[in-house]
Amino acid sequence: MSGSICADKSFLRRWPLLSMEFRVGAVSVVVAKGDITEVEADAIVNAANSYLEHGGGVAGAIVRKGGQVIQEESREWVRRHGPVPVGGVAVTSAGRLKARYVIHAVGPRCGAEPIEKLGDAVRNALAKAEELGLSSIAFPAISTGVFGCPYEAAAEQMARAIKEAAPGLRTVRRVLVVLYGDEAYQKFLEVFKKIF
Ligand code: AR6
Repeated sequence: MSGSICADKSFLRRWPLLSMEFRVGAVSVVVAKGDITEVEADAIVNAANSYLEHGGGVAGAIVRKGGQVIQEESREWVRRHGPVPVGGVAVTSAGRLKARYVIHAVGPRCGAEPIEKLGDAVRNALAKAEELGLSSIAFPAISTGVFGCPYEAAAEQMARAIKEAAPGLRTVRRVLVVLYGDEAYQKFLEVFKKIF
């Protein structure tokens, strides 16, 4: 697997950012620096808690930019199905965002829950995207903010889960991992280069 500087116009349109592409067969995996609320993809993934109460971090940013409809649909989802388990996912619309869906993924709280649950969250988000017939999905660095996981450990979980799932994907062709800030981007890139 080789990495190359990528300027994927359809995916990263109007996005003057740093990115690197890795390929697994027909699937393109792009590690990029930027703001996930600006991404054009069929689905963006939210780093959520089990109650889908989107207060701070990337969740707060998604609701601020996408609109309260995302929070309202999230509450409705929890009313119907109960809390989302750690490693699990739920889906809502994406309001005003440039995405069709938000897939809310619950990562582990590091120190309290096994980091392997982060791999489950990624696998479940990819499976949900396939179930919805989507072709592109963008992930943030789940669990690396409020939930306290180190970038390296989180990146390893995400990279392994994406690499292992990629050959089995039928509709998903583009997976974007969007890092907020230099440190997260550099650390994720290092790990993805090693694993891909
Ligand atoms: N685009 C991309 N990444 C972002 C953005 C953005 N706009 N904003 C922040 N990040 P966090 P968690 C990065 O805390 O650790 C919330 O309160 C951020 O720098 O959002 O899974 C939820 O409601 C960090 O690297 O998610 C939950 O209660 C990463 O996104 C809880 O936090 C994840 O940080 C979930 O905690």
